[in-house]
Amino acid sequence: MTSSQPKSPRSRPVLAVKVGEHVREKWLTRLSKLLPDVAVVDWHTTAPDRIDYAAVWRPEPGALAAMPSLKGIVSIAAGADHILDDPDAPTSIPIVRCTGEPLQARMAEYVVLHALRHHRRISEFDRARSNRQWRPLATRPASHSQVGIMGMGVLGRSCVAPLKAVGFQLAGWTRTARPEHNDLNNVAVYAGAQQLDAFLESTNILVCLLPSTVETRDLIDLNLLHKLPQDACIINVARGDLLVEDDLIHALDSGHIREATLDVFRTEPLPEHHPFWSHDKIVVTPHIASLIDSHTGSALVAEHVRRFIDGASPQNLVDPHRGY
Ligand code: NDP
Ligand code: OXD
Repeated sequence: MTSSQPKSPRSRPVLAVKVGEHVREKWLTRLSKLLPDVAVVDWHTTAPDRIDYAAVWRPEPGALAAMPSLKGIVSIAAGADHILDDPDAPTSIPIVRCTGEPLQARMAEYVVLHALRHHRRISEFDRARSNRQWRPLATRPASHSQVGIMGMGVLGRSCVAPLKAVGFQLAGWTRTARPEHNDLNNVAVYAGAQQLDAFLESTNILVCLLPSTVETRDLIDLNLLHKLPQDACIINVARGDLLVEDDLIHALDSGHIREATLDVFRTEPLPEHHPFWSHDKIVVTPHIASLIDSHTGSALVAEHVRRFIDGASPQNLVDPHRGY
């Protein structure tokens, strides 16, 4: 058959999609439009041996390993922990992740919003208001407060300019010192475990944007929280398992940490009786800091799948050994 002849449905490559049930139809419809020469299917209703490519959010453990013809995996997320947590996840084929400008902009909005909420002590006014109390309180300008971003990757770096525009001082912490960090004017970038304490001791608002890996899980524990200055605040937009939950509650109740904003949790959805829901120093949001919607996400997935099919070099490759 020549390439000009239409391919029969059976000869088209098969892309299986695994997303939440409530958005599945939207994703399938949009991806089918963007990839007319691909059979875009719901992964639950397709025989594993027919699947060539998979675009997934939280695949069931073992499911990817059971697809003998799989040639590439797209993480429908910036993180890949939801794939790599499965010890049987295939690591000899490319795994790529979704990232890009709209997702960066959304994350930056969220981080600026909550950094300012903490800085301007908005939840204290909310509490006073619920008791009909008029309690004025002057705060110092943002230039007196340092935001420390753990994880200076795509998303961490995207928060820098908007936080600076508001006036915050800024620092970052990363695994490796990289040349691109030098372009971040007036941002002190610390690297590695040996520079973590120096980073923490001047951080008033800690923003966590690290991937979940064997090195970062449980990193934010009581010991780390106590290295932050008195009255520091926490914004965790990375993954729930980076934070030791009981230790955060302890640090909030003892008054060392003033407040926390949490978008991600060890168990999602956050269980109904979880103490975070009712803690008056914790703001909870349902993993929406930079949610990938079907419109933006389908375009990113389609671009990755197109590259797989065309044999172009994959972009935003995950390194399974590094874990992100
Ligand atoms: P990147 O891979 O671009 O960046 C990760 C950063 O973390 C890099 O700076 C990396 O350092 C650093 N890092 C990794 N391991 C360590 C370590 N052990 N110690 C210190 N620094 C480390 O990821 P993104 O910025 O795209 O995303 C970050 C995370 O944000 C995702 O993994 C995901 O979990 C979360 N996320 C949450 C969303 C939400 O809606 N809440 C939405 C999107 C993402 P190095 O430069 O050396 O590699
Ligand atoms: C992501 C996420 O990693 O949504 O993209 O958390």
